[in-house]
Amino acid sequence: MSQAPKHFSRHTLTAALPYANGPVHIGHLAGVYIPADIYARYLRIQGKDVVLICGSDEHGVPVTLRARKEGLTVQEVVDKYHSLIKQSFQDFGISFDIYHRTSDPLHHETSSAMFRDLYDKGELTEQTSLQFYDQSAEQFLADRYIQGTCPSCGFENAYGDQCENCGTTLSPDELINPRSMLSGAVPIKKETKHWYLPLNQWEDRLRQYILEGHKDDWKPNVLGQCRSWIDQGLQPRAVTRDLDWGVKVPLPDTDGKVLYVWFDAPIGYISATKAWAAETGKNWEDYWKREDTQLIHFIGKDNIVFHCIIFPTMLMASGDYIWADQVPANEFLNLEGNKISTSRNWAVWLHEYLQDFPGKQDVLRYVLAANMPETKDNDFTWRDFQARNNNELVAILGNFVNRVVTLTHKYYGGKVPAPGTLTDLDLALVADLATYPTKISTALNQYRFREALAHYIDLARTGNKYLAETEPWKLWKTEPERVTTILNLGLQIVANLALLGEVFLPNAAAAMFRMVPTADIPSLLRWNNAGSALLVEPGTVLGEGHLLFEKIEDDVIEAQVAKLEATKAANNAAAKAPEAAKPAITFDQFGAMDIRVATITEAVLVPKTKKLLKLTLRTGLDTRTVVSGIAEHFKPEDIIGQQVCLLANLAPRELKGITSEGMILMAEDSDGKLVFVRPSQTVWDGATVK
Ligand code: B3M
Ligand code: ZN
Repeated sequence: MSQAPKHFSRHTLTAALPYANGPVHIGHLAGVYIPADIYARYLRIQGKDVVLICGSDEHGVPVTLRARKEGLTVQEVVDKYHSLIKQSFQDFGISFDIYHRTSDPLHHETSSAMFRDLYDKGELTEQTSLQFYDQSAEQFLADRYIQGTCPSCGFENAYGDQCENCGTTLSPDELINPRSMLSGAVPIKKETKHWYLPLNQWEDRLRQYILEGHKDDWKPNVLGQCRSWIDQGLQPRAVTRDLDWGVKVPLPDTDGKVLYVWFDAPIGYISATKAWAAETGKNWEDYWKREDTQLIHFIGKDNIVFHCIIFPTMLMASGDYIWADQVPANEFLNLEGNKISTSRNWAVWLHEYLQDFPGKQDVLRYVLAANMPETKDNDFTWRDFQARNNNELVAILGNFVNRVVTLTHKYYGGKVPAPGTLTDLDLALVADLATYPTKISTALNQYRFREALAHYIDLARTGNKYLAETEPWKLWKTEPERVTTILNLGLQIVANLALLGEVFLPNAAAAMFRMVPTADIPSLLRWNNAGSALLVEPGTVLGEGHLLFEKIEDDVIEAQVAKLEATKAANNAAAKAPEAAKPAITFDQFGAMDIRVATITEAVLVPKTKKLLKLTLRTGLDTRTVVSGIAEHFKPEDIIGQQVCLLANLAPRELKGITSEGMILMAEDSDGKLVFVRPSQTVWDGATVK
């Protein structure tokens, strides 16, 4: 990525709008909100014109499904989680200029107007197609209302829009054995009309914008995803859905149709900017329509296509908007080696963390920034949390600040001493101090937050080393005039740690500023003052010294680990509980299934997959191909010659370009391993199971 930032007059920073379908956890914070917050603070401290935008994403199937699960109305659910999420962000010092919500009338107005604008300009196409429909629930099954087997990895609970197991973006038609999330029923197909954004028409423009225009300054993970989307050929993308929760389609005769959540949500950034501008007397258009404004989207990797391809296309088609200049998307944070999961309660929830660690927001901010999944998925462990707190925040930063301030109280009644003549060692320290702001800003300009934070803690380490080398507590008796210089320089480092810490650790920074107040804090609080050894005037009266951080003991960490162990145990128990009984069927429905005994004659792994085997079966009726998601359970050579039971009249399905004709009956053992269901002794191929 390029070194020097381009020059912009103002900066519009957006942080992905979290779905209001649950509380926020450490993965959200590490992936999106901490980087967004650090970057916004970093720009503000340079005196830049910046707005940091966020809000709750209150539409879409994730929130309506959550409402069903909790037995609440959708409005109740979004109200509940909107306040909870907003509070968590506030508690952790995430410095949004506005935290808006997409159920706000201003957002409905703004997103309808954008749809209408694109429609009027002829930028949307209209198409009637067959879509899955649940007859008993009388509802179309958009996105997450439908589940089935993932065609890429064989995961059985993939959603109609995405497989959470392998991350592939899907459309409902690609699912194998689709079923309704509302009733469990096999859906029928029914005709319906929708509006599409013809991404295919924008392919050249997108190629230029991303693959040419940003080839040197976007992160490789972001460019890689964009390239693979564009190279596969872009398809028109439906921007409406048959649902009753969302922004109504602003066209006649469209009852029961709303804008697709991924159409309206990014427009939420614009609505939020409008709301903020109205409150602060700004002009929102300056932040979205001027070439000298830099637009940056902070997101997780699963949102890349929406922010780099679909939203920019909407903005291009509408005309006079700027497009993202940077999309520093992060990878995922895992928890103790496992993927964070809301449904399996495998997470550290921010509101629960604060109950267990009151006042320790900066510790979590620090640990998450230090482990930020910038280039690859990363792991959060409670042991690492403890080690970073005890060995870095307590032993390096807190210890240094406390020692300097306490010694100044002891020797000079808390008044900052004037320095004497500087020795070579002092001069080297002053020169070293001056290098930190550039080291930190070089890293931040490239969105390398971990590296920036490492430089920051290094400054405190440098301070500790200086104290250890000069030993002012010994010199106080022998050479008291040297001590004035040492403590003066020590306090200059504390003031710098406060100033630079404003970006990473806002609570600790405020506490350091209380200990080492300056005559004029607002004018001091500027990045270009950082690195100076003249930040604190001699004679300034210090506040009381205290420890910024406290040691976290083993038993506290063990309690957190035990809490996760309990979650794991509960999940395992739930996994082995039998599935709920299904509704009764008629004898005729049973009789309609043609189940046959067949023999596997060939088995090979489907190329470029991990889970799929291509099986050839001798069914007595014919020889046919079945693709089965069992490759992780069986070696091909072990199953050739084995008899199995086949649901032979299941409608054929395309899987990775292979037509699969039927399904093999399986059961799962208590460890989750699949086993074949078959006759207790060999019978003739083609025997009917009845
Ligand atoms: N709510 C998806 C997510 O939380 C979505 C982001 C919207 S940003 C415009 O992953
Ligand atoms: Zn998958």
